[in-house]
Amino acid sequence: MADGHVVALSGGVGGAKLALGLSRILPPDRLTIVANTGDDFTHLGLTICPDLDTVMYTLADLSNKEAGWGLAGESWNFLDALSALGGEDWFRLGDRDLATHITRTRWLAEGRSLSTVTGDLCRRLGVAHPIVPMSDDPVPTIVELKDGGDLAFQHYFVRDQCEPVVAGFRFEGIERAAPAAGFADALARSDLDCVVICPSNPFVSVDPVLKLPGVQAALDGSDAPVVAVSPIVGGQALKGPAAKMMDELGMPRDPVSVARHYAGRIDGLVIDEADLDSADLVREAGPAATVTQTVMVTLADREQLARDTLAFAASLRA
Ligand code: FO1
Repeated sequence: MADGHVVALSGGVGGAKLALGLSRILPPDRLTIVANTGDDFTHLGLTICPDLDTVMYTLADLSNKEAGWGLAGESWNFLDALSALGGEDWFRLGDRDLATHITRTRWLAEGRSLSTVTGDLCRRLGVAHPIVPMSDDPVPTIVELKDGGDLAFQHYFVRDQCEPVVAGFRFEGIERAAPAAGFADALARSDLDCVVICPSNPFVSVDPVLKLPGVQAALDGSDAPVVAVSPIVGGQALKGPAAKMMDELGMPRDPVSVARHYAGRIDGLVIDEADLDSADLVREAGPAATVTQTVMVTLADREQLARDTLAFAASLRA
């Protein structure tokens, strides 16, 4: 494995799993984890950053491993009391998790950037690896529905349980947003080894990051390979609505669709053994392809996929 710097783009639960695997095999000075902030929203007056929190809690080993989000050992007294008052309880905020949202909201109100707030939270939670938001500017994902309506991301994802039929997505304010300094600086490093796109939802977790002004140009201008891990395995998304979205967008539920979606933006795609038969079709769609186990059940699986992904990137750089 080369000794340069790795940038990992992560969103959602699947992304955090591989981010953890990478953090277990790379020291803090060789890894920058960039989290999607398109899922962020203001709820009950609090600034909620789900993908930042999921990856931060996961690296701090504090996360609720069953749900993939929120904290382990959570209690729900606040939510029960809120519900009794008729408050919005569809977005489940645990008592311990609430401390993170209240602290982030207060620090942002004091004028700290989201990057600074994230760094301060990580320090307090004992996370050594740098986690940065994709941008310090808000870029909320709007889900455009087939019936013509729009939904804020969390209303689509949690309140409406991903049931509405999607027609597309937009990222509000992205034209005016800038990559966070920690993200842009990592891409500009002369020792950048590779960029890993974790197995996150391509449409709502990865596209917001890649479509930020300047990001694609930085990737195109670098000889560091961009390697994505397919979030679709055997026709299914292991977590979340990626496969349902592909159905609704008219794409087959397979890694070839992922390769086509990322066409021109990735050098390699890591696919699961269940999709071995798709490897040549992926290659015809553009990127190099490697086949390995991408389903991460154990910690060892997370570490092994991280090693396999970095080895694949190294083979592309050679
Ligand atoms: N996801 C849910 O499906 N239901 C919830 O009630 C929920 C609450 C929640 C609270 C804090 C947080 O950081 C994440 C939370 N998530 C919940 C996950 C969130 O919707 C993320 O956007 C998804 O993980 C997709 O990235």
